[in-house]
Amino acid sequence: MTMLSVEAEPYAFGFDISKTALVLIDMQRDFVEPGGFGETLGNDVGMLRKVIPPLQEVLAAARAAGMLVVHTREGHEPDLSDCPPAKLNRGAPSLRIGDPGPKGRILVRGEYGHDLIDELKPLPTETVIDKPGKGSFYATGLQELLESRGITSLVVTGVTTEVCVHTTVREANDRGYECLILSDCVGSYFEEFQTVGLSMFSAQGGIFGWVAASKQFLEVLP
Ligand code: TIU
Repeated sequence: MTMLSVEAEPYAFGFDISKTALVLIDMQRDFVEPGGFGETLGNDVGMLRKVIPPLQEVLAAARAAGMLVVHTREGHEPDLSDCPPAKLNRGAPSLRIGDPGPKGRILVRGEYGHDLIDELKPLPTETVIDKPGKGSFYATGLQELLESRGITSLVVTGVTTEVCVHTTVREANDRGYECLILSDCVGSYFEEFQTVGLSMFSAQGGIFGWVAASKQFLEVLP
C-alpha cells in the first residue's frame, strides 16, 4: 500500500492507488457533441468540450498507474420502461428522450449518440456503467463493482458538474467513498454553475469531497 497525497481544497487528499478508481461520468456524444440531447435542452455544447484534453491525459495516466477505470453513460432501454414519465416530459426540449435525433434516438442505449466519445473510448477491460438517472449509483451495479475491487476512493471527472457529477459525488459520499473532483476535468454548460458547483464540494471542510486541478493529481501519480 502506497499512500499518495494531492494538494487540494480544502486540504490535501490522501489516497492509495490500489483502492482508488477513476470515474468518467457521461462523456457521451448526446451531451458533448452538437445535435445531441444536451443541445436540445438549449445548451452550448462547446462549454463541455474543454474537458476533453485534460481528461485524456488523466485517463492515460490512470491506466498507466494501473487504477481501476469506470465509465458511465446516462440513458434508457429502447422501450423507455426505465425512464420515469417525469423525466420524459420535463421541460420543453425540441427533442425528447427516445425521439429520433441526428445521432439516433436521444439517450437510448445502443444508439450512436448515447455512446461515449471517441476521444475517451473505454478499453475492452474497462467497465461501462449504464445508468437511468443522474447519479451513478441509482439502479446500477456500481457499488457492487467497487466493493468487489476494494475501492474506497474515487477520482471523479465528466459532465455535467452540477447535474450528474454532483449527484454521483453526493451518492458516493453517503456510501462512504472519499471523492476527489478534478476541476478542469468536469464541465458545465453554465459558467456560474461550474464555479459554484466546484466550491460546493469542498466548502464546510470538504462536505462532499476534495477539489484539485488535474495537474496536481498527475504530479503525484507514479
Ligand atoms: N443536462 C445536464 O446538464 N446534464 C444531464 O442531463 N446529464 C448529465 O449531467 N450527465
